[in-house]
Amino acid sequence: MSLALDLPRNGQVRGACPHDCPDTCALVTTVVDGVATRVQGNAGHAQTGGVLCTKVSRYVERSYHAERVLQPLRRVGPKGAGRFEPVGWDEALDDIAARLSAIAARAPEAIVPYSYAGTMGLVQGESIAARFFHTLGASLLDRTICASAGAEGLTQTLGGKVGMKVEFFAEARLILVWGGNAIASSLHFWRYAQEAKRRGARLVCIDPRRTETADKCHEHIALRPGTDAALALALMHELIVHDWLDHDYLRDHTLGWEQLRERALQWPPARAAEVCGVPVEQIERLARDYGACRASLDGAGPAAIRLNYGMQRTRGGGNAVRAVASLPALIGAWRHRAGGMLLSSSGQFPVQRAALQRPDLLAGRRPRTVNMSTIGDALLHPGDAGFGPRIEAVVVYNSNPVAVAPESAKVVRGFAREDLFTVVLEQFQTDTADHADYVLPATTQLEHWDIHSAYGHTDVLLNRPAIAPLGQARPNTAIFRALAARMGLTDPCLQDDDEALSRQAFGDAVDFGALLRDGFATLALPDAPFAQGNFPSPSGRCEFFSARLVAQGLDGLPDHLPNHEAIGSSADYPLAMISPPARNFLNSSFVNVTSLRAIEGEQLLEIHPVDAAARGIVDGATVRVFNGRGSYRCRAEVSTRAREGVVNGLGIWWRKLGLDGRNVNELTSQRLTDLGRAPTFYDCLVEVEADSPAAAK
Ligand SMILES: Nc1nc2c(c(=O)[nH]1)N[C@H]1C(S)=C(S)[C@@H](COP(=O)(O)OP(=O)(O)OC[C@H]3O[C@@H](n4cnc5c(=O)[nH]c(N)nc54)[C@H](O)[C@@H]3O)O[C@H]1N2
Ligand SMILES: Nc1nc2c(c(=O)[nH]1)N[C@H]1C(S)=C(S)[C@@H](COP(=O)(O)OP(=O)(O)OC[C@H]3O[C@@H](n4cnc5c(=O)[nH]c(N)nc54)[C@H](O)[C@@H]3O)O[C@H]1N2
Ligand code: SF4
Ligand SMILES: [Mo]
Repeated sequence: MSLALDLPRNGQVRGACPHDCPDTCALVTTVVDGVATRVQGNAGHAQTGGVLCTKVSRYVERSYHAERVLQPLRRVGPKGAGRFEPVGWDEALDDIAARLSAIAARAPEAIVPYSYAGTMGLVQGESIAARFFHTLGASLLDRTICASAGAEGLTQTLGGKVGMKVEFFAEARLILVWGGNAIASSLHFWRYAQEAKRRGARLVCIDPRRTETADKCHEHIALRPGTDAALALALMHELIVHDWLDHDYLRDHTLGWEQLRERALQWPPARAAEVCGVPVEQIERLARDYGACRASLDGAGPAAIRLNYGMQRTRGGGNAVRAVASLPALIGAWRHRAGGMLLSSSGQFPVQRAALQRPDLLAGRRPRTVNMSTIGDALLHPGDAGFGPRIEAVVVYNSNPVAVAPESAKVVRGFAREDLFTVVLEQFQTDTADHADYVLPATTQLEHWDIHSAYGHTDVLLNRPAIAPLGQARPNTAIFRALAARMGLTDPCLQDDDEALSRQAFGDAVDFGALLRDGFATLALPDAPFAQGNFPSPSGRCEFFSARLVAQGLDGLPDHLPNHEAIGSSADYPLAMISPPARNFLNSSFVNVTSLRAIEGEQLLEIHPVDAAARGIVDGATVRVFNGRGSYRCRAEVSTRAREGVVNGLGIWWRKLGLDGRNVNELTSQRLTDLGRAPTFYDCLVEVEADSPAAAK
């Protein structure tokens, strides 16, 4: 109640960008007569620097979008047809509560929550929602869809999701932008890289696609998808044979050097060049540049690696991250605050997850875990044979699985089950919402409280609501509080309000007064955390060799694992397809924002001129992309942004806004990564053909 009183009629309100982006920008929303008129970057927040990306500078357009879902909706047509009628909140909640209670009484694990990072807020993410599902004893969800291979690789090497402070990239002399298109997906890191470039740093981009970031780097290494570990091992090979090593750092702060040395010596550059499909000279040159930065000599200056999640979406993604995360220790790069690497900083935040999510509410029950990356198979599973009960109800929030999960044909078939009860909390009528029994209108970041950690910097941000909820929209928390009450769940923690939850998220570890005053608070962390070792790993060292992996029956050392669907392994499907994000969308968010979709145009497939000519495909033609799992139609862009043998299907479109009501995930598979049980979106063989006139609509 007190929260609503905080809403200004006029003024500026500090907030946080909620989207799944490493930058977690500080926002300032201008409110005039109770209406948000403008969203800007907070100039007082160093990491934001007053600048937002194109997407979120359109936030007012998104929030007041004519297609916002602003009242509860109940399905009237067949599953998936997207036909709904308005219904009152009371009626909707009563019915949902009754349906879920009936299932919970019989088989609570038949209820599955499905959520990801539509908002990265800790409050509108897993707070009351987690408490609610824990109280019921519902299935747990393995939240693997994005980052868990890399997270596991990092954890098994450095000990956690830790790394350099992003601001110090500005002082590096050599920056490897590895597996990420920074200009599109972490603009604020790119500002620091640009600063370094102006000061004379060399920038190298390692990416199969010639991205806009690759264009702006001094060198582009266009390796085949899923071959990063081979490249990293060859770099180690060169560091070893030329003795570009920091022997003191290796002795004092690493574990398993002798074994790793032996492994790396099996990877001369010529072998890696063959696997990666790049010139051997490029590998040798990169090794020389990296070796020149070693810390034990008066070298060229610090070398920094900005690794991103794009390189861990293939079978060997976890091992690849292990290999790359090992590199800085070989040259002692961690000694300098501008040396080392960064994949994710999220492990540096003292988030009080147990206080927020209350796993104790399980009260000794141990529900099964459903992997969100294989939701297609899970929904189609008839139950048991180790699976547990057939899934009877799914509650989706902060995610759009029908568009973003792999192997869409199965995902769609699963969500189309007439006997599945589906509730979707959404801001928009997404492909997933089309498959709901009930769609419940959710507030946007302008309309609710939240608190945020980040994965690309180390500041905590508070988000205050700037405007009252539009229409009948409610925050996720309010919806789960209401459901809990109606289902007779009486633990008082199920009714904690959003301000209380915001305070619980970090407890005493962060000064809430500072957050209320400034909108952000910087964690007190050392500038060069691993200069003296002190890794958060079991040994306190950088673990080249992981005893924990051996205990799981896995290789203790990083290695190159060929893709599930390696180029050349199928005569029918000769092209490798990757599906990286389109610059003006954020996963499948923003696809319905007209001004942003206008920039992207149509669903595009970039194809190299040689591959296009071999198939009679001209620029701008409609093509059919297909493999054994499915097909979709899109527009071909004949371009050297694609390397030969690899096509780039830019994602992630709403299916219903695609050319034939499908998107790129029609082709991706549900096979998982080596570590972390993650999807292998970029490990996917396809064929492309010019669309026959008969097939065209
Ligand atoms: N504009 C925009 N920003 C985003 C997103 C978005 O959809 N749009 N998504 C957000 C999300 S969810 C995430 S997880 C983050 C990080 O998201 P990332 O997945 O890191 O996204 P990108 O920065 O586009 O980087 C992916 C890059 O990896 C390349 N790549 C593909 N396969 C390989 C490979 O095997 N090896 C190497 N070295 N590179 C490969 C692709 O060509 C692409 O350029 O970005 C976030 N930011
Ligand atoms: N082919 C292919 N597939 C991919 C990827 C790829 O690169 N290629 N990338 C993968 C990656 S990295 C990720 S992270 C996943 C992302 O997949 P998702 O996490 O599903 O992300 P979005 O597609 O952005 O969908 C988020 C939804 O949450 C809604 N939302 C936002 N805020 C709120 C809120 O406060 N309350 C409620 N109830 N809803 C809200 C938005 O409207 C949006 O529809 O996709 C994965 N899928
Ligand atoms: S999407 Fe990323 S760059 Fe854009 S405003 Fe949000 S945090 Fe900043
Ligand atoms: Mo992601």
